[in-house]
Amino acid sequence: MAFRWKNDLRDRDVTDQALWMNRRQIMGGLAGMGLAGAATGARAETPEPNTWEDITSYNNFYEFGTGKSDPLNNAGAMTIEPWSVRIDGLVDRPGDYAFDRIMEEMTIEERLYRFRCVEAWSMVVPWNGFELADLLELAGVQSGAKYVAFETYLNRDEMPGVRFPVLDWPYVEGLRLDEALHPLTIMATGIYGRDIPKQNGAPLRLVVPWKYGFKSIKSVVRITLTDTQPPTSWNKANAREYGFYSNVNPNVDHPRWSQASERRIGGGLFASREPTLMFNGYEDEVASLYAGMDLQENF
Ligand SMILES: Nc1nc2c(c(=O)[nH]1)N[C@H]1C(S)=C(S)[C@@H](COP(=O)(O)O)O[C@H]1N2
Ligand SMILES: [Mo]
Repeated sequence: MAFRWKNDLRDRDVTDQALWMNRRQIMGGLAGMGLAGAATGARAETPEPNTWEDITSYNNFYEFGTGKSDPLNNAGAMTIEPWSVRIDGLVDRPGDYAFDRIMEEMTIEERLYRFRCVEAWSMVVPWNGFELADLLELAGVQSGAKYVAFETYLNRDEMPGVRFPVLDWPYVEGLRLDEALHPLTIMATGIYGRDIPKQNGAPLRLVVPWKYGFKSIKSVVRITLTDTQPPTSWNKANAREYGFYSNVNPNVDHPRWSQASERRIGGGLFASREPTLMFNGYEDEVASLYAGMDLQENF
């Protein structure tokens, strides 16, 4: 296990951001930052991260309500200990993987990623997490697998939002296997070196930085390898508006609004909108996954 500074920092009584900036300067010269370091370094501007407060108080987690502050106010009721992830379907070693064991086996890295919601707001988040590919390797992906399906925890007593049929609960998502195995795809377990808060999807959630935020499913309890494209919550709710791929694309508008630009959370009331980047700025890394595909059709 390489680079696991998360645990050293957990209990320190310091300001998150000050600590993070400090740590980042120390880590700056070191190798082992992984592809994200290379990816963000390759671009002219490395965006500054949003504050801990922005990232943890402006959320979408509809199981706790549809308001942006509902997750912060309501997610405290969610039981996250003990936690395990059932990995099943086309794998050699199906079973319930305890969260603690996953953390033992995985290498935790820091990944500073742009995050772009389909609603046209964005943030920059310093995640801590591990590559999904490493977890799938632990379970042993079989040769017939073509897709990965994900499911969120569901508890009607703890989640006031699931009384409303906004979505068909539990929240489900899916990726093509090559997308799931891409080194940019992570399971996030922390933010700013602290355990990921419940409102952000504790204790582990998917993060796919080149796709709209709703693909990044929270509080994952099940991962299933399949040979058929799995159903996804927003696509089931409105297939015309939300496709299976949902790659960030400034040239393909949502039927009800433009996707050409975005509002960076924390920019203040008078901040100008920023242009949305193809594949959210990760075009060099992921465009080859979609070579020859019509991205208007496969939105
Ligand atoms: N289970 C679940 N996962 C979810 C959602 C949700 O409502 N339920 N919302 C999605 C949407 S629309 C976005 S933009 C991101 C928001 O992540 P954040 O609150 O950490 O910024 O989570 C995604 N994952
Ligand atoms: Mo979103």
